Amino acid sequence: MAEPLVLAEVRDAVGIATLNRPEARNALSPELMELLAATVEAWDADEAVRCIVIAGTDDFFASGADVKAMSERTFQEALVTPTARFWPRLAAVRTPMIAAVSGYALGGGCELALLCDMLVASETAEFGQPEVLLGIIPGGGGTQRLARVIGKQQAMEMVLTGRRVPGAEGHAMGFVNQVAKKSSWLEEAIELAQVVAARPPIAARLGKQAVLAAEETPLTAGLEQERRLYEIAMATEDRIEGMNAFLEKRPPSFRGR
Ligand code: CO8
Repeated sequence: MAEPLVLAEVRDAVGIATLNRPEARNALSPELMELLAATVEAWDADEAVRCIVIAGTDDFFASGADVKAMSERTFQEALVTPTARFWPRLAAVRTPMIAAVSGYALGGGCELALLCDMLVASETAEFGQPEVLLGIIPGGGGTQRLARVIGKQQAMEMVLTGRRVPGAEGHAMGFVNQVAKKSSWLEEAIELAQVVAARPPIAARLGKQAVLAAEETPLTAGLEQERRLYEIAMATEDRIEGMNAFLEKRPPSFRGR
């Protein structure tokens, strides 16, 4: 039997989704994207999973949309391309998500990594939006997320030239949180996920929602949204536990309530 296109494993409270289509360098076919979206959505609904890592292999995270399938698609078919619907599904996941990138993250692969909330890159990682070389532009959020994270000038360079950016440069630009050793990129990403997973889960989700609001809203509306999310956090049992534990000088025990 063929191996699944996404390997799913839960380690402690961390869901690890490993893209598994090596023969096409993890090109993001509709079948792979469907399984990835279904996997992370299931974890998002599972209280036991408190952080998610999306990873590739040592040599490639993902080579982007499936160029073979795209090359055969007519304009009319492109208007209803099935892959388009997976991006909002992934973006709607409330559980914090970390991309663990080693080797290439190109086109849709780079966009998938940017969609995650944090990004750990191996020292071998290379990010790029090479769509312009194929006569198209990024379609999985790359132009918008890059411009928001690294600014217009840098985003323009990546989108208009297709130049590949090494992980260390991505770190200097601000879209890579952490550059990891070639031998330990996945472990370092999982370690970061475990730190998030140990935090009170409602506060972690509210924090994610509040930071993401900054990408969508003007400052006054964003501050208002933050205020409402803060009030929700104040209503949780975990905040009572967190504050009592601090005052009693003991480690907290969060229950996600
Ligand atoms: N799609 C399909 N097949 C691919 C892809 C891909 N993106 N990338 C690699 N493959 C296949 C190759 O065709 C080859 O297959 P075969 O063995 O049958 O010939 C196999 O994988 C191995 O490829 P290479 O021999 O090229 O392997 P290398 O290790 O030498 O190079 C690279 C790996 C650097 C990843 C290289 O293959 C490459 O440059 N690939 C294309 C990268 C690219 O252009 N990506 C952008 C695609 S466009 C896009 O992502 C738009 C996103 C829009 C999303 C929103 C939709 C609504």
